[in-house]
Amino acid sequence: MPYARTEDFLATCAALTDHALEERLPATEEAPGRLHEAMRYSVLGGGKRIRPALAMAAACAVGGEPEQALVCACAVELIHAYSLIHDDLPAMDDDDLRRGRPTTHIRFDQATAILAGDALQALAFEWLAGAHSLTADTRLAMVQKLAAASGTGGMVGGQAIDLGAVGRDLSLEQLEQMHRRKTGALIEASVRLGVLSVPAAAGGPSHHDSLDHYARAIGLAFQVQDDLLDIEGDTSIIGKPQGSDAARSKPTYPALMGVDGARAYLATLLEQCRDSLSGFGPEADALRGMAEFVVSRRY
Ligand code: GRG
Repeated sequence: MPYARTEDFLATCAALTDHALEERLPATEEAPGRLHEAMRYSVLGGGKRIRPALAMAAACAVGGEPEQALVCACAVELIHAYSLIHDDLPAMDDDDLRRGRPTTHIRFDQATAILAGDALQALAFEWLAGAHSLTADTRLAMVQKLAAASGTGGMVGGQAIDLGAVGRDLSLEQLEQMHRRKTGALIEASVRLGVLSVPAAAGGPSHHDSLDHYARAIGLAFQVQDDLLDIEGDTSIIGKPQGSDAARSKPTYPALMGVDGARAYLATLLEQCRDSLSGFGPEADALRGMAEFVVSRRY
């Protein structure tokens, strides 16, 4: 990896993604200006850009360059931003703070927040379908994968299970199924779209299976660390109220396994990420670094 540290890789990916998003999102000067302002506020207001970096790292792992994955990096980030806007609404998690700033419905209003989320979701697919530097087959495969990861078999279905589980006991297996859909599916799609971005991707199907295994493990690891941060994090660093899972009686990994159990599980998932990349050389170092980052992040 030509990057000395994962933080440098992440910063490069974030800068590329931010620049492209800034340029491509509809301008506030264009009507309907308030809707566009809300879309830009939600997408451009910070965020670690983990999913774009994973797409770019996956492209590198199969012999490509980060820039090749730029359009899918932007598309997954739009889906992510839409999910956060809707998740923060009063009908869902009813949060006032996100990324250290007022949530979209607080800064604007609920109707504008709902529409901004809807428009961002549609725009993600418009950008993928219109990425003419890729073949039509590749674009179709990307649209299909991202749609599946976003819909009832993925994020939206996981969110429905999550909302239905508040105040109820879930088994560890049920919790895992919920997170595989709610947050894991979009992370898995980010990796897969990154691979699809490289036309002559190196390695055969077994390489691609290994990357799917990596994506599943890092998707769960992301959630376990998110649950731990809700207990151990600092509101001013994590950018949202600490302790909100417990306050809402949400089922979490630490609630089911204890904090030490959740930490041990996190270490196992990191090991799974490393093992799944054992057949790769230095070209997968960015993916290795991203796994380390996800399990040790403080925000
Ligand atoms: C409302 C359709 C719909 C779906 C919501 C993913 C999701 C489903 C809701 C997000 C709620 C949440 C906070 C889940 C915990 C994991 C998570 C997605 C955290 C935020 O992701 P980061 O840490 O955020 O990548 P940044 O701000 O860095 O982009």
